[in-house]
Amino acid sequence: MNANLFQHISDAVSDTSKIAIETAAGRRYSYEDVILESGRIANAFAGRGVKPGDRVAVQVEKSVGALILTLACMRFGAVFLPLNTAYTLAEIEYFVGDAEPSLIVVDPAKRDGAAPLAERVGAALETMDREGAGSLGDLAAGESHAFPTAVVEEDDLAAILYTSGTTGRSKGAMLTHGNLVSNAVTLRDAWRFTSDDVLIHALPIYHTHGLFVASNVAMLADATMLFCPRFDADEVMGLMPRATTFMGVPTFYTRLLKHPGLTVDATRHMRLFVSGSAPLLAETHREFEAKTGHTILERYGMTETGMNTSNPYEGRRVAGTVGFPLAEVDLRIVDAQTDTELGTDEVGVIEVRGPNVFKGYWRMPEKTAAEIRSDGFFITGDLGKVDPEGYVHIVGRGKDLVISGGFNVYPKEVETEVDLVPGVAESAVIGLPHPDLGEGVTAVVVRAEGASLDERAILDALADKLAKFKQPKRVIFVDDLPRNTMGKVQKNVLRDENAGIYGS
Ligand code: MLC
Ligand code: AMP
Repeated sequence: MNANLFQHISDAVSDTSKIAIETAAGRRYSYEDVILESGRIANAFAGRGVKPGDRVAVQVEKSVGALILTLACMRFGAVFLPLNTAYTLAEIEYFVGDAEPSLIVVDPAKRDGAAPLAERVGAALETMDREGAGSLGDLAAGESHAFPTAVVEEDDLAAILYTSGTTGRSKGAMLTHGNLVSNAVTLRDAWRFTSDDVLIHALPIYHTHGLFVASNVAMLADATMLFCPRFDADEVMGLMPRATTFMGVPTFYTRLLKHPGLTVDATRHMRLFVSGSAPLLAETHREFEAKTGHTILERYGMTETGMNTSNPYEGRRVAGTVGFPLAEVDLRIVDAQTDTELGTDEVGVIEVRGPNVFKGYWRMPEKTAAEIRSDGFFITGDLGKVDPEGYVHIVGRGKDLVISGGFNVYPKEVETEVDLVPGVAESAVIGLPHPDLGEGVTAVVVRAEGASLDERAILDALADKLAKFKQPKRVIFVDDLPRNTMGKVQKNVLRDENAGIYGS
């Protein structure tokens, strides 16, 4: 059987006239529309010289066209490489140089900036705007919709998603068709998705959550998606009477809780709310239940693994836990010092194994070998424990990482840029509790002797270097950074001293 994700999605369609996607503006696309357009785009790829196995790098705004572009990549047998729309040109340059795509698709406004990058790697360059229109669509319009879906093996690459590293350089996580299909099928079944479902889709589609969880689960269930260009609490509340399911990062829930329309009545038609990508505060969980009568289902995953654990659909969803390992996922807790497996309630590093675990990092065999053990377990870098009932708790991170509004920010990357600003002697970047974003990226800076720079000067210097979500929300100036006897900066001290700066 063809392991292609696209094949699985098209096989799941029971009635091609069924609405696959409806935009917030009311435009409706049947499964047939989606399938035919993916064929035209796949033919356009061939016309632009793309070959199966080539990378197609995409930095475009969310639209139905953008989702169809993803499907076209799968169908063609190309490797889809999505890029956060917030990334600056300086950031994109690295990804393009590393992945060497043969086609780059960008928003028309970014075309001129991307042209030299495309030329450097010999890639074709096309555009797609926020309506899904542009030069790629123009090319596709002249093509046939008939395209034979590429026959692939489970182990063949479907996508590369870049994740920043704790030591600087971003790593391209290689995900196979088998990874994506197995995880989405497991989630569809675990969360009881069927063709009766209507999912409010307000997540971006360049990351695992919006792309491989929300979209793939809905399409493999033959369900309908209500596609919002971005999360907007008013819009989501307006769609709720017609929807059955919703997926979001914790910030979506804290923002919904502030909405006066969130009531038992307004959510009566819903059957499931899922949260993930960052810790959901137990308080948010309880407040949501009190206001709506719905218990949010929290799950835990990563770019490299897709989803690993989930609270049960039936049974107790426990606030502050991420539930049980999913079917097909083995999970263990390991002592970081001794590498021995720990028992119930003992805290260590979470390791996972299963068909969801990625194939390795693109062109980084040493990093792959350092993170995937010879017995197939992937070392997540998250600290956790399993309680006597089997619920997994995430209690912290072994990796230096900040999660802001569901986006990962690696302090090292921000510190490197801050340290380059003239007048900075050194810096430490930390995450501090933030009522909206969960954690707020915060830079603690020591000025160079005689320097008088202020917060504005630092933020201005970072503007073209780092995506907006990575930029510090606040800069705190200190005379010295606290260090331990080994000379290592004590970030926990900085976090404790500044914990309240964003209020509660
Ligand atoms: C936007 N900004 C952010 C930000 N998002 N800053 C920090 N953290 C973020 N997450 C910037 C904006 O550029 C803007 O800058 C300012 O902050 C305020 O903007 P906003 O209007 O409040 O932001 P908004 O556009 O509403 O975006 C917030 C958000 C969005 C939470 C809706 O970030 C979002 O959709 N997050 C979801 C992330 C996600 O999908 N993660 C899944 C990763 S997969 P200014 O100064 O111009 O105003 C994964 C695996 C797994 O982790 O387990 O799922
Ligand atoms: P990413 O690299 O963007 O895929 O982010 C993955 C990381 O997000 C994980 O390693 C965890 O640290 C974090 N994460 C995802 N889901 C949860 C959750 N439900 N609770 C706590 N942390 C989570």
